[in-house]
Amino acid sequence: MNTKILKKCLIGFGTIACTGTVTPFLCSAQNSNTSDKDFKKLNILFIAIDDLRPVISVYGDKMAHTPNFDRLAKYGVTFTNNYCQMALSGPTRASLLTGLRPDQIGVWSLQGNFRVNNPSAVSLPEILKNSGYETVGMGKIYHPLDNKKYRDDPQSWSLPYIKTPAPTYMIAGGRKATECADVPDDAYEDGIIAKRGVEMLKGFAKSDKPFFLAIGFKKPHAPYVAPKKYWDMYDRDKMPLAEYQDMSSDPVVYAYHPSNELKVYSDIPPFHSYEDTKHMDEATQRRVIHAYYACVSYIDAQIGKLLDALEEQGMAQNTIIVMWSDHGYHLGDHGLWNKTSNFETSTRTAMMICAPGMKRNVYTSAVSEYVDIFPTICELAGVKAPANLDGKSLVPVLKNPAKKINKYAFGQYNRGKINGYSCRNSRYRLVEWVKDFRTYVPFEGKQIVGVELYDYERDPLETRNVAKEPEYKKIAEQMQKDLHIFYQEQYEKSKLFNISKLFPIADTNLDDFDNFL
Ligand SMILES: [Ca+2]
Repeated sequence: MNTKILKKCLIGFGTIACTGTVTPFLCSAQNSNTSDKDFKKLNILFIAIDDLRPVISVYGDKMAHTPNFDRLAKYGVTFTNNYCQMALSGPTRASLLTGLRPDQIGVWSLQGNFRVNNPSAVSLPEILKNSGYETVGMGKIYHPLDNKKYRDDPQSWSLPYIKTPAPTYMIAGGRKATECADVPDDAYEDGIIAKRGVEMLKGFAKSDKPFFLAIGFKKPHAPYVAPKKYWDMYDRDKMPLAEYQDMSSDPVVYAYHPSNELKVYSDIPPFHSYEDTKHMDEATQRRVIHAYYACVSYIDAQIGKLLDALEEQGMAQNTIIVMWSDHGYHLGDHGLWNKTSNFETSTRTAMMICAPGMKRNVYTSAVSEYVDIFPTICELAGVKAPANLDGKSLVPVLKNPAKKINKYAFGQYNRGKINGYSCRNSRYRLVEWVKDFRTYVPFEGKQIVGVELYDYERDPLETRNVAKEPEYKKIAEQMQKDLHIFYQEQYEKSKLFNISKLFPIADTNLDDFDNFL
């Protein structure tokens, strides 16, 4: 089947009816009847999920009803210590998709565009496209506002980006944070995305070209709307509230925020500061958490449809599946909602990588970060990765889950001109808050305005900032030293990209968050 016919089949919404002589999709390395000339690269199903923290039963959440995430976990390796680079859609997605940290691509907000700010960056789908893959995206892959001019980043895709419009709400009544409507899955956009994804998989099954299919689900991002049947899976009275809803001891105030994203909804009590948010009434907290879990189960069901299609089409054995959530999420912990922080719940994510020939149905506690995905997929796909990527291939971990390849996952989040840089190892996280500094300029120690250190073995809820406690002095010093080495490495690397000329620190374009609390 030639590419022209395939495109015709794949583009038409709901009308995939390929005709003519087609080659059944059976040519994998595992197929003993496959001749060399039929050898086909592995397909890649790339599933992005918006604002999902790992409230998934295989991650140990006893409340979650997520049978399909659990099913996916059986295909491959579940990463329990994976972290995003920056807990906001635009930066984390741009970073993951270029394999470069936010400071290297000049993307720290929803508006940044790596094509403009670092034209030498290459996206993961783009390099796969240039290596012979059919690449197509739907739903939320890049953050839409990333690309006002270059919406959907056409350079990434060999087929036109697939649009899946749908109303946000089923029930009239304004802009609410939660909605429980007795409607089918495809009343909302994620159901439509899953349906289109299944159609694409069926179309690709008839192709002789390997595919990279990127499917970006939009829930559990606010507003938390999901069909009623997913709400019915939970008893609201039993939904646990965040156990610790306060600042840590010896707090660094820059670490907190007033949850601005939640307060835009009409069914959330008005609040104007961190202190207001912290005291949000229990009934509202419970309703939001219930709705969030319902959204997660809704997405779980959509993933089940994709897995069904992969199995039905005989592609499960020659398709790499990478499932990732763009960042974590606060559900009242620390008195915070949404994301945009350096805390554990905001930065720790769900990630599963399933690949033929690699380990199946196992967990790894190896520390990993999202810049690792790019080189991992390149290695699995047999595609040469660009030079100067920030991450490391996780293939050694996929072969041996006990293997450790990263000492730290590095992250960042800023409050106006103050940047919080974080390094997280298997036990501790250190966050250093630095004024007028980004890693593409030389670091001067006098700019430090606050340090946090958390010991997750003793204090998983980050109730104590132990940075100044004598018992932790050596650990804090060592981690700060390591963080400063990281700054220097990033600075040296940034010289290749000239980001500092685009964003001079003196004219910082950072938003003014002076009243962020
Ligand atoms: Ca997001």
